[in-house]
Amino acid sequence: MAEGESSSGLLGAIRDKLIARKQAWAEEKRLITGRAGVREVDRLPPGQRLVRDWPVLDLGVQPAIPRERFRLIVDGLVENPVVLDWAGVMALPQSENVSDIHCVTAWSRLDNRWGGVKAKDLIAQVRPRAEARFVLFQSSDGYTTNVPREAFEDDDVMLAHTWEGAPLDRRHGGPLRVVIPKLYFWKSAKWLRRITFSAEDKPGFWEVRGYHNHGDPWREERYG
Ligand SMILES: Nc1nc2c(c(=O)[nH]1)N[C@H]1C(S)=C(S)[C@@H](COP(=O)(O)O)O[C@H]1N2
Ligand SMILES: [Mo]
Repeated sequence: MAEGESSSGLLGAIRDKLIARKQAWAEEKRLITGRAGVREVDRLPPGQRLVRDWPVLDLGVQPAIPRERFRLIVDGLVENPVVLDWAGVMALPQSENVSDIHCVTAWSRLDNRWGGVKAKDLIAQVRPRAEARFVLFQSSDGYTTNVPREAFEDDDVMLAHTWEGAPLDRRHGGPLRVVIPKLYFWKSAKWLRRITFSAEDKPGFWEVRGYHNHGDPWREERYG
């Protein structure tokens, strides 16, 4: 037997240990995500890392809004301004959409199944005027954020009251939050209270504090 092949001796002992560890990994299916066939790399914008939990970010208050006291105001440059109570929200067409979350603090969470009202179904109801080029969201905690009208009109934008089949948790903005998958998650207002269409853009809470006005994760528009 040649020297290097000996499984006695120091080298042999180390090699046996390495093999045993790999074998143990294989047995416990270590690193297997159960997501074979999904090319996650292509779904992660620059500088983002995947999380499997769901972090909570807020300004230190998580308002409690019972459904019977819920009101959503949709106003500004629209033909048909509305104030919707909870029944009014539920009377709009109900949809589902699966999308990814990209937070500016660098975590991304894939495949979130949202239930609620598509923004475009609400927009069809209120009929914004041609001059209404911007949208401002106001929330019950005082938070605001702004997007161009086209960003809000996108087919994947939701006013979500359901997440993975269950009512959206208060910590995550329930009873109703915005979800705009193509922009960083700070654009997705939680505890939604008011949607205002205007001719002028009005930077929101983080936008006046150094965040990018638009916030496209694929272009890494983190800071303005
Ligand atoms: N009303 C309100 N909406 C908000 C925020 C907030 O503080 N208040 N934070 C924003 C930010 S910075 C992020 S990353 C997401 C966090 O949503 P989550 O707590 O459900 O993960 O909500 C966004 N919407
Ligand atoms: Mo964020």
